[in-house]
Amino acid sequence: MFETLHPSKPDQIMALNAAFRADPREAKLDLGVGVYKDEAGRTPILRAVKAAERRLVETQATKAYLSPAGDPAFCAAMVALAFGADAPNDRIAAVQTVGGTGAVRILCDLVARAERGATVWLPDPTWPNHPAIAKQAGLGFRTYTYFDPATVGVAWEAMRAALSEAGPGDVVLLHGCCHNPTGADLTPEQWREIAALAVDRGFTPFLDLAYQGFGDGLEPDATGLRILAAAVPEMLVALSCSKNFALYRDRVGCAAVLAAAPAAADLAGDNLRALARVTYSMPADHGAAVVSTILGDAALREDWTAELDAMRARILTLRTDLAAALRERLNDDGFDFISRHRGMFSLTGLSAEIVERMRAEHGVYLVGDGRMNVAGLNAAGVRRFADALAAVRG
Ligand code: PLP
Ligand code: TYF
Repeated sequence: MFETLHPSKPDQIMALNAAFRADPREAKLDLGVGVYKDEAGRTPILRAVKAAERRLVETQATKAYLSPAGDPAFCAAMVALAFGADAPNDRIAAVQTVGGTGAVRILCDLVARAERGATVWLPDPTWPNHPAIAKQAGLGFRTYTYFDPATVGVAWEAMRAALSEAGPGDVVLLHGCCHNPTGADLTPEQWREIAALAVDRGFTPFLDLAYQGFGDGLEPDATGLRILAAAVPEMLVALSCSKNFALYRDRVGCAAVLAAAPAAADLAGDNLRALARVTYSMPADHGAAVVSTILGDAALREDWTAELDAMRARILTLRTDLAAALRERLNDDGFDFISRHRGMFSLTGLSAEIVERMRAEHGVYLVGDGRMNVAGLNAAGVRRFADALAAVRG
């Protein structure tokens, strides 16, 4: 039967990661996949995570099954982290998921159950898994213009015009902060306008918040989510602990639904649990147990926050250092936008040809669309990048 299968399109970002690892050159620089690296080029396990893991080894009394919703303490802590202290908890249902990706998928599955034929509006550009997941879940998708290469910022007028066409039954996916791949984020004023549009037009916002704490801080990065949650009757939220807890391979995330009324939230929670059950029965416990241990303990939480603050501060320093290095090396202030962007990524505007020459001639790896992972740099990497770009630009 398998000979009837078609080969699948490789994941461009993961393929680039494999090519980087296979590159025998000593002097190479990985600015591809979205993984935070420290000055030594490592992606360390956070202190708070190690401490929580030690505590779990000592105190965890059973590995008996939990439930399709995962760990309720984890879900409650994640909802509080994202929605804040004023979360309308009686209207929210949440389940633990297999990373932020699992949250996006199960929420798309929920939309498909609730509204057969629903259309998901995706930003153009967006994370390549978004359209792939929507399609796999049986949803149609459309795109809205998000990015203006001329200003290297959000194409606000075009975005607003496109979303004015979305209506009831439509789902509009928005990156909560640290937009992937562009690095260009919405202002609080723009979030308020989107909230008003959602109420006016009747579409349902779907917030993908995969980088809370990597932009301007845990609280500021939830601004858009909280503005929407205070205004709209219904909303979908995908959360990830991959970056902010550096738990990438442990696959920790959370899917939350804000419903119009408590009874609808119960129904959404029931359906999320049913979807989890038919997909994998229940999520793996360990990573979520680590997160709920950290968030539930004042000292561990403080240490984690300090580690997250340090990662964010380092990315911001790399951004200003790289913009300064490019200004000096190229005698061109055309890359100053890098210091205005937020999160791990910036869409640089470098052409596919330049990106390819950076890789082939200098061992500097960017994604083909010109996205760079700023969090993959260090002081030497900033110099290397500036030198490589100066060389290929001639
Ligand atoms: N959403 C966006 C926009 C992402 O960039 C990512 C990847 O990091 C995710 C969701 C989900 O990541 P994960 O499944 O590793 O938690
Ligand atoms: O965009 C990135 O680099 C991260 C990591 O299939 C990632 O979001 C990339 C591709 C993928 C899963 C995660």
